[in-house]
This record gives sequence, C-alpha cells and structure tokens, in this order.
Amino acid sequence: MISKELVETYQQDGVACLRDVISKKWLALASEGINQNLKNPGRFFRDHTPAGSSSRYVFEYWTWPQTPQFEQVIMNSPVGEIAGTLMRANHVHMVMDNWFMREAGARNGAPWHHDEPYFDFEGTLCIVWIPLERAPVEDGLTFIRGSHRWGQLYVAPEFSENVPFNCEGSAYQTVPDIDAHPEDYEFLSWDVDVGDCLVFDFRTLHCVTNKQKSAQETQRRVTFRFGADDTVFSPRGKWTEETSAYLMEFGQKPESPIDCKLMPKVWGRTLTWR
Ligand SMILES: O=C(O)CCC(=O)C(=O)O
Repeated sequence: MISKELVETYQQDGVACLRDVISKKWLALASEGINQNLKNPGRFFRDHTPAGSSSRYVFEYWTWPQTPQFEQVIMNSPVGEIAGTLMRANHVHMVMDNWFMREAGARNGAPWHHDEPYFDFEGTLCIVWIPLERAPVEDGLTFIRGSHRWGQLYVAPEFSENVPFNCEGSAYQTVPDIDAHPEDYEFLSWDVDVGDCLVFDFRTLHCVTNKQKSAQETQRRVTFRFGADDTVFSPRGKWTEETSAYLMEFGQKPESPIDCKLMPKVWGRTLTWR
C-alpha cells in the first residue's frame, strides 16, 4: 500500500499525504466518537474558542479508554501500520488519540508549532491526521518541509491566543515569525479529501493554513499519535505535569520505553526467516 518512495519522502520532508487509505467504516466510527465526546466531554476536553466568538474551536485527547469507537479505529484500522511503515519502525505503540473541531466562522486555528514540546516523549513519533470533511488547503494544515531535521525544539504556543507555555530550559526557542519571512521557508500543503490522511513527524513545524481567517465550513479531524521502537517517556517539566501524572497512573515508568495500558503496542512487522 505504501511505496518506498513515499517512505523516503516522509523521512526527508517530515510529512506525507496518503490518498484513499482510510475507509468509510473508520471515518463513521470516528464521527460517532466525536459526537459522543461532545455530549459527554472528558477530562482532556479543551475549549480554545477566544472570548467573544460564537464559533467554537475545541479538541479532546486520550478519549479512547471511554470511547469504544476510537478504540476500534486504533486497534483494527490501518492507522498503526501506516505510522509504522512511514517511521520505518519494527513496532508502534499507540500514544494518544486527539480530535479537533473548528466550527464554521471560528476565527482561530492552530498556530505555528511542532508537537514534541507539548508532551513527555523523546525518540521517533508521528501523527496521523484524518479529516472527516474534505479539507481544502485553506482549511487544512501547512508544513515547513524538513523542519523535523533542524535539531531545534520550540516553546509550545497555547492554541487560543498563541501565548507560549512556560517551557523552561535552554532547549527551547521561541517559534520564529514564519509568516513575516515566508521567503525563508519551503511550505507543503495539500487539498485533503475524505479517505486521505496526512502523516507528520512530531518535530515538523505546522499550522492551520488560514489560522487568521474564519473557517468557511465546520471542520472535524481525528489524529492519532504513535511512537516507534525508540520512543521513551521522559517528563519535561511543570507544563506537562498533568499529563505525566496521568500516564504514571496507568503504569508508565519515567525514563523508560513507552509501554502501559494507555499506550499499548498496536502494530509490529512480521519477521520473515530466510
Ligand atoms: O487540525 C487541527 O486543527 C490542528 C492539528 C494540529 O495542529 C496537530 O495535530 O498538531
């Protein structure tokens, strides 16, 4: 299903677009899962709607233990295999499910960021991003080609007002003002259809393309984060305290490979003996 060329593109660019790989059955389950979570939001529901806006920008993560629809997608759909193949992993562990909903008229969207500083993981990780409605470039994501290989971590901006979290330590720089100097970067973006997905590295810088304009249509997307063979849980600091504690409640040991009830192995390469 995934060509060697596409794997190489993913490795070099830090992002790849896969066409027609997620069947309607999985999309319908994800849609049901979001509806269930909206009716009964869980501990990690977050509302990033700015004050005064009537159109919401909301998301929720780590819903799958309470949402059987997401559990089915994670365990039985090809998402784990897609992630493992592109990361050239021998096995992958589920790290996190996270859906986003940006209602028509919403005036904000994900600012420039990469995912790694928000969480406590090091090593090789990726995100499989699946739109439930067609996402034309304007409503989809834009990436900076190759930015996962810059060897730099950026402080995590908070989604509603683009205010940075207090990421302590010299490892973190402020995200550069990318929009003010577009000539310095090479951007990648796609019209993503229902059934397609984008897969990107945990360190690839990206944002919602039209983050400063109102969304034309309500857009829902589900994302799944996966870790490869070398992914380690390493608590980062005060700003990730809540999620670190949550993972440890599930039995995850600090400074150890990811492996606990919340982050099970979901895919492995079949070894063939010669
Ligand atoms: O789809 C979105 O609205 C934002 C997704 C995103 O930025 C992420 O998964 O890191």
